[in-house]
Amino acid sequence: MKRIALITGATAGFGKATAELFAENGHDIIITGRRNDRLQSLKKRLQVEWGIKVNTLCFDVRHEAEVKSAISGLSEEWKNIGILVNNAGLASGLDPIQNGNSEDWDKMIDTNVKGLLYVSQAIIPGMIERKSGHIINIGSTAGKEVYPNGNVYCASKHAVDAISKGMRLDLLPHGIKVTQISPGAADTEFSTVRFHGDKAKADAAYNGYEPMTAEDIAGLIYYSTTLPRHLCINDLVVTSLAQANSYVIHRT
Ligand code: NDP
Ligand code: 8X3
Repeated sequence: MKRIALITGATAGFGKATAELFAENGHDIIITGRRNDRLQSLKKRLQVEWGIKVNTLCFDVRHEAEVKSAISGLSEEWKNIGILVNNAGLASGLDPIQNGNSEDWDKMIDTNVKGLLYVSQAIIPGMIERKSGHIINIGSTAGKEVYPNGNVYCASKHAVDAISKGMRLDLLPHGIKVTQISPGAADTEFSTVRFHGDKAKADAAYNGYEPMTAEDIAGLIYYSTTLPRHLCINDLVVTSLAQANSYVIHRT
C-alpha cells in the first residue's frame, strides 16, 4: 500500500520537486508552506497529472499553535502519514557574526530548528501508534562543517544533524526510520531568500560550476523511501561534482 507523504516547504525548490516525484509514484500527499496560491496550483496540477489525492496545509512552521491545529485538524484518513519530509527551511543573510542581524538569526533558528521540531512532534505520535513511519530531515553540508559567514545558518543545520541522531535513537524501539539528507549547493530559491531578494548575488552563488538541482535531491529523498523495511539510510551527504565540502567549490 502506498503511504501518505507530508512534505513541508512544498511551494518551491526541493519540497516542490519531492511532492512532484511522490505524486508521480502514486502516493497521496500533503503539501505545506506559507504561499497558499502556490499550494493550490500545485495541488490542481498533480491531481490532474497523476490521479492522486493532494491535501494542502497552509501554515508557518515557526508558529507552534498553527502547526498543531493544522495537523490535528486532518481527517482520520489523512492522519495516516507514513512519510514526513521535514524540508521547510532557509538561510537569511551571509554576514560575519559581528554584523549579523538578529531578525535573520531568529528566522533561521525558528524555522530550521524549532519548526522542524513542532511538525515532527505533531506527527510522531501517530507513527508510534502505527509502529511504522519514515522521517526524512533535510540537513545540509552546512550541518557538517561551518563556513565563513555561515555562522548561524550552519548552527541551525548542525542542530538538525543532532536532532536527526536524537530522533533515530528515541524512535528506534518504535520501528520508525530517520534519515537525514545533507545536500551541498543546489540551485533553488534558497540563495534569493538568503540574499533578501538580491537576484545578482543569488545567481553569483552558482557561477563557474554546475550546482545540483531540486530534482537531484527529490530523487534521493524518494529513493530513501523505497528501500526494504529492514534498511534505513541514516545520513546521506551529497554534493555536485564541483563541491568537496561545505566551503570548497571548484569554480572555473
Ligand atoms: P527554497 O527557498 O526553494 O524552498 C524553501 C521552502 O521552505 C519553500 O517552500 C518555503 O515555502 C518553505 N518555508 C520557508 N520558511 C517557511 C516557514 N516559516 N514556514 C513554512 N514553510 C517555510 O529552498 P530549498 O528548496 O533549497 O530549501 C529546502 C531545504 O533544503 C531548506 O531546509 C534548506 O536549508 C535546505 N538546503 C538547501 C540547499 C540549497 O543549496 N538549496 C542545500 C542544503 C540544504 P513558503 O515560502 O511558501 O513558506
Ligand atoms: C545550503 C547550501 O552551501 O549555502 O545548505 O550551505 S550552503
